[in-house]
Amino acid sequence: MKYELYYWPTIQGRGEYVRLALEEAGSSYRDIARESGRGRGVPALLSMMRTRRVARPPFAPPYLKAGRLIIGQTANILAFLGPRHGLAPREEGGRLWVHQLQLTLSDFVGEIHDTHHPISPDLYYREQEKEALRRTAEILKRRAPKYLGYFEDVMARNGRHARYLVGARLSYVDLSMFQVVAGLGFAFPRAAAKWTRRYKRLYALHAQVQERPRIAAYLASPRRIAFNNDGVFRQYPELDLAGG
Ligand SMILES: N[C@@H](CCC(=O)N[C@@H](CS)C(=O)NCC(=O)O)C(=O)O
Repeated sequence: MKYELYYWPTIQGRGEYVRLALEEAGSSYRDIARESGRGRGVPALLSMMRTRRVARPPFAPPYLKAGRLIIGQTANILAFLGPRHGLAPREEGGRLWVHQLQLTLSDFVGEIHDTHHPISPDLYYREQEKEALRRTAEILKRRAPKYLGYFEDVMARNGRHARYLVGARLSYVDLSMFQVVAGLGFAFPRAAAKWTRRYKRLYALHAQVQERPRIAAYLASPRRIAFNNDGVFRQYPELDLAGG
């Protein structure tokens, strides 16, 4: 099946979790908002959410068009792709566990987004900088270590398969974890330097994922958008310093 991904064209954002899964699967997909012409680009992305012709419109990007299905919510898209492309366990318990971890990672990503937009995503960072400093201090001191410690422990409990979060094979949540670790390193290099030593399994996972042939090829390609200060992970040195 040829997929159509709809996501903002200039950022990795939440679309990146879907891109990584599609790339690892070797799927053929189009990143519609990054193309130009009729039925493409940002107008196409917006129109699918607004048109009365779509009975089940997504609230926000990313969303994926797969045949007649239009699927929104990052974790939901991954729950759809995972079993189809060998990126999730076959049995129900394992599938639910990967989905649960992905939802927990989505919560973490939401909190990371709050570091620079604690009041509203519709205001500029500079309009909420004071609150951002306070929120980031909390997140870097308590929330990020709580999430990272949880995921490190999940890997440890995976026993002899502790190379992955779930079971003996890579799943889509490993790819998402890779992206979160990479993003934290971009946004908070100071804080992340400490985390590298403390969460050894997560950092080993990150190193391992970036060397997988399809992921390495993707990361080196123009399809991978570089981190920048419009995405979820943003580099504001004053926020990194707020972590103490
Ligand atoms: N929970 C959703 C969040 C989607 C979301 O927040 N999308 C952002 C871009 S990363 C957006 O464009 N939001 C528009 C809005 O919230 O108004 C998911 O994980 O997909």
